[in-house]
Amino acid sequence: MTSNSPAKPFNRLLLTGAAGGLGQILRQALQAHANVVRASDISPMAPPVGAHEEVVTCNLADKAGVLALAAGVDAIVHMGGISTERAFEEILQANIVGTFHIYEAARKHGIGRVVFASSNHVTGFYPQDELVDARSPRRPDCYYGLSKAYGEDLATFYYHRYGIQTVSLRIGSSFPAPRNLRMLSTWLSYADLAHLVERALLAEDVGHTVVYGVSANRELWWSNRYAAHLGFNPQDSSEGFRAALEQQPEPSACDPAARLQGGAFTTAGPFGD
Ligand code: NAI
Ligand code: 15L
Repeated sequence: MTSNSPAKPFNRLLLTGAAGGLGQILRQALQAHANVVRASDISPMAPPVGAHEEVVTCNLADKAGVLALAAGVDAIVHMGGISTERAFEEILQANIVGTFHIYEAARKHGIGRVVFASSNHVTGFYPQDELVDARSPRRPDCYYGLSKAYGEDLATFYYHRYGIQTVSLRIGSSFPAPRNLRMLSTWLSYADLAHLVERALLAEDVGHTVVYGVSANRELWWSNRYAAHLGFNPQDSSEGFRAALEQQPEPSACDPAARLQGGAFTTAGPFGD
């Protein structure tokens, strides 16, 4: 950084899940907002490690480890955890216990802002023809969705009890491109993801705000009417992928993947029987 560079809003940010699909995107994107990005995961980090990065291996289920991990950071972008439906015991450790450890670490270190990777699977049992928003009663569609609902409840509790502000991102489907017909509605481009995380870090007075992470797709199932104060204005759309995806065989009308917002997650598992 030269002496003429504008000051960044944060000195040090913690990014969990940094070795994952979205973590790898955010390792780069967060560089714009912090002098140092502490990139953490239980899995190995893909090289190269940037000059702005500190790599720390940590299991979110390790309370003391997470407390040490969060020392000296100004805000946390919490992307780590199991990202699909699994046996409850696996979800319990990584997502439920792990997210509790993140909030306890934030409390003990006086960290005032968390960006939490929630999921559309908190409301996955709504039909695809119903418009859902942050105040719609939740309908988690699996243990994974339940763990994200619990993470959102942690965020509400830690805001009212300790003043820690959170933006919970109910991410749709964030991949380089939508993979199936359902994702024409749920897709979040990587550029829109980076913009969303930026707004979630920088918007003021967010309390606990819930926002759906979705691009400006033609057929949306989610309204962000209660998150307008974030200033999230997605620029991309799945429309350019429509023609190719419409060549895929349509799921049968009685298949939940064709009817319910959560798609295949609504019938995944049970695992571990
Ligand atoms: P991912 O599975 O690629 O990355 C998650 C990372 O968390 C992995 O690198 C994994 O090693 C790490 N992790 C798992 N258990 C851990 C533990 N016990 N301790 C420390 N690290 C652990 O998932 P992706 O796609 O990058 O998603 C990131 C976050 O966003 C996840 O929390 C996921 O639930 C959420 N999300 C992602 C969506 C998407 O479309 N990519 C949609 C909705 C939510
Ligand atoms: C999620 O929550 C998952 O993490 C991701 O892998 C996708 O499958 C996404 O939801 C989705 O609903 O498409």
